[in-house]
Amino acid sequence: AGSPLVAETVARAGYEAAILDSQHGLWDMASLIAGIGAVHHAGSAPGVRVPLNDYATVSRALDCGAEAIIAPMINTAGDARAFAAAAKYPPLGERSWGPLRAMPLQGRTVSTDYLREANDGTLTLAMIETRTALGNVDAIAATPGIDALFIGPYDLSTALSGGTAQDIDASEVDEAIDRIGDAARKAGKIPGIYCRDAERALAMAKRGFRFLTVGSDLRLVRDGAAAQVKALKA
Ligand code: 3PY
Ligand code: MG
Repeated sequence: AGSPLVAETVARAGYEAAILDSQHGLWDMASLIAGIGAVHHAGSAPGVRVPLNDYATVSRALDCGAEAIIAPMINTAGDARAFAAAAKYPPLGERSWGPLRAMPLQGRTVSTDYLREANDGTLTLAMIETRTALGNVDAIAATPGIDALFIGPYDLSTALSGGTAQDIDASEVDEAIDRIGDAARKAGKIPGIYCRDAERALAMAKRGFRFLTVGSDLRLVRDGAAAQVKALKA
C-alpha cells in the first residue's frame, strides 16, 4: 500500500521476503527507500516490483538495498537481457556501481565484498504474463542473469482469453502455468508464481513452484477489517 510501517508489520509476521510493488502499488521512490529499510530491519528480504520497462528503477532499487527485483511483462529474450543488464554486475550484466544504501543496510564496508556477492545475492524474477512471453519462455529462461520466472496469472488469463475473462483456473491458464514451470526447471531457474492466498500457494508448491507470493497488505487489511465488522454484527 506504499506504507513502510505496514510493510514492516507484514514482514514481522514471518514472511521470508516482502515485495514492494511500484508497478501497480503505491510505492514511489521515497517510500521505497524507507520501505526497503523497514522490511530489512524486520528480518525479511526486501524485494521490489518495478514499473513496466523501467530498468532505471531496477538498479536504483538494488542500490537502495532490495534483494529481489520483479520485472513485469518480460516478453522476449531482448527484454530479459535488458533486465539482467540493469540488475547484474559484469560479467553477467552492466549494473552501474553505487550501492549507497545497500552496503550500510547489509552491514558492508568493503566495496569489493559487495561487488563479489551482489550477483548471487540479488534475485532477478522475469514475469511471464503474456502470450508473447509464453512463446518465448525457453529463451527468456535461458538468459544469463535471469534467476527465476514469475508467473502473473491475472495478466496471463486476460491474455489467453483475448481479454474476455480473468479466470486463473481456466484449463488453458493451468497448462500455461505448468509449461512455464517446466521451462524454468529445464533452464535451472527458480519457478515462481503470484498467489492470492496461502491455500493457492500451497497448491502451487505441490506443483513444484518455489517462489510464492502470498496475499497483499491491502487484502489482509480488508479481510481483517471485514471479519471484525462481521463479528460485531453477528
Ligand atoms: C498478474 O497476475 O498479472 C500479476 O502481475 C500478479 O501480481
Ligand atoms: Mg501482471
